Amino acid sequence: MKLDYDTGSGSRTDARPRHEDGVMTPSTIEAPTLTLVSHPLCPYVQRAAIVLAEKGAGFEKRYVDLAKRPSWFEALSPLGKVPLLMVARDGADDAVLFESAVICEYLDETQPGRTLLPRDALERAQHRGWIEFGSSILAEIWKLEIATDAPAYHAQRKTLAERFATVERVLSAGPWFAGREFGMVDAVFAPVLRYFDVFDELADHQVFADTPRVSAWRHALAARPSVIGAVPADYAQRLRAFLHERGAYLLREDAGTRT
Ligand SMILES: N[C@@H](CCC(=O)N[C@@H](CS)C(=O)NCC(=O)O)C(=O)O
Repeated sequence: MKLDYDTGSGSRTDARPRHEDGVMTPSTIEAPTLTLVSHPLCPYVQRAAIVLAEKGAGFEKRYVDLAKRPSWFEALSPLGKVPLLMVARDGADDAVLFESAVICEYLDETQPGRTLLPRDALERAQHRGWIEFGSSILAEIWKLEIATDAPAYHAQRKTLAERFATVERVLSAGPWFAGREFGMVDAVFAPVLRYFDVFDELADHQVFADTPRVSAWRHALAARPSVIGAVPADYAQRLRAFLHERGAYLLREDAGTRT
């Protein structure tokens, strides 16, 4: 996914200060333990931000302009992508993790609190499968965003409706993917479903016309504090600006449904 627009600046989210000899001093609060290298619109970054918030972990966000990548980022990111998670280590350089699924599992394993993946190995493997499925939907959303003509746009609209119909068949009665406890699959689908808050304002796309459970899940996710806090306040404005830049068919008045 290539995001190449303005990024805004970094922010600290309850960054945990370092303690040395049990004493916290101004000189010891400059470096956070965890830094999430981010882009304001990236859904993969959002997954990690949601997991961090669910775990109550303090971290710093450092935004990168993907159109003008700073040299430190080029040096640290093997695939040239966000997110990265920088983990401070005593007496050593920061460790750098890449790939959102890896970052999320590392956070789940190392941060205190309830695990976000099932304890049972078979169920855990199934959830990892649905996490991959969430990534595949992101690829389809990307194609919808960059569609500039009616055939491409309507084909994507249908593909997305089919993908969510598949999700509808495996969803629990709610409120979350697997029932009463928020988990990693929820963290992955929250950014997927967030796109449609903006798309809804633009077109009657009908992607969720036959998926009432997905719709209910979507609304529950949109109200979750960890999900709300995973993007900057101007997220919707930035996404609309991106669609304008790409000449997206979604912005056209006739982008409603067509069978
Ligand atoms: N598989 C990666 C995908 C990350 C990704 O596609 N990030 C995008 C932004 S949302 C990116 O950095 N794109 C820059 C590029 O491809 O040049 C993950 O899960 O972390």
